[in-house]
Amino acid sequence: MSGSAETIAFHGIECLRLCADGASVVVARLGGQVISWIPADGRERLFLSERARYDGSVAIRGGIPVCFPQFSGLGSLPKHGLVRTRHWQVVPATGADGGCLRLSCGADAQSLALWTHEFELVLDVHLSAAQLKIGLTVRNLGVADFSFTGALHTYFAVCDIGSVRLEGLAGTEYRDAAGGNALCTDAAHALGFGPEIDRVYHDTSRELMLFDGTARLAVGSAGFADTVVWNPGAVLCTGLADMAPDGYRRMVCVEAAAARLPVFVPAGADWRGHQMLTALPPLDN
Ligand code: TA6
Repeated sequence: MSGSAETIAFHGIECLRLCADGASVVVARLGGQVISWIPADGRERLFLSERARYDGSVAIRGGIPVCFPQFSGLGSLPKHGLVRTRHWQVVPATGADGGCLRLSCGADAQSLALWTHEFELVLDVHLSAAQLKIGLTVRNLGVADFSFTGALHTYFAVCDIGSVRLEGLAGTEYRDAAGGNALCTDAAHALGFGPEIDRVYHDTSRELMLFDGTARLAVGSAGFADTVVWNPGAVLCTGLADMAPDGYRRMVCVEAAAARLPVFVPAGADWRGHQMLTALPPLDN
């Protein structure tokens, strides 16, 4: 693998762009958030809302937000935790691998006021022609053990949500956050999209396949026990200030998450998880 990284301004904020094997990825220091991934086939795979805000007042709507140490509203912290609007540090590359970027983010006065733990998050972005691997390391730098929930809250770009299907979750138990948090199991071979879907699938270990018409993307993960699938649908979308009213038609979130059971990290220990995305050749028509 060969590659090169540069600092660029993207939507007016400081980002890093990494190019390798004909592919490119852009990572914002704001939120340590991947906001563009174009594999060597030239097609953007991540959704970024045209109404996203880049002033740090809210998380950037799109790309791959990092949720930590709380997923969604599963606790008393702000929704999705404390690091989505932080400015992450760029960690200089070491070694000869040009297809990687590393950013980090640690506790600060604001986080300590809400969550008393010393931590460091390290985001590793590995790029090759058709693959993007996002690794997250959670380091407990304190003297007390802690537990966290979290996610790599990946927004995929799709041509039209009506022709999207997600395979690999049949028979898997999920908590239906859009349906009163009921525990359900869906036997359907493929998940399709209509009204709002907000599901936490439990203990997902299989690779998932996201079809958008004939386009295909494999979504794998490790370390994160759960998979969250979210699309706001037409009604909820109109209430999201940073989404166009029809924005829901062009995105779907398939998230590597630790949501059902908090992850326990003893004092001084590390936890690692990743999401692996692979752009596959389109299906024959
Ligand atoms: O991961 C799904 C979810 O928790 C949904 O409930 C939905 O609210 C979404 O995240 C987006 O959250 P946000 O805070 O970015 O608007």
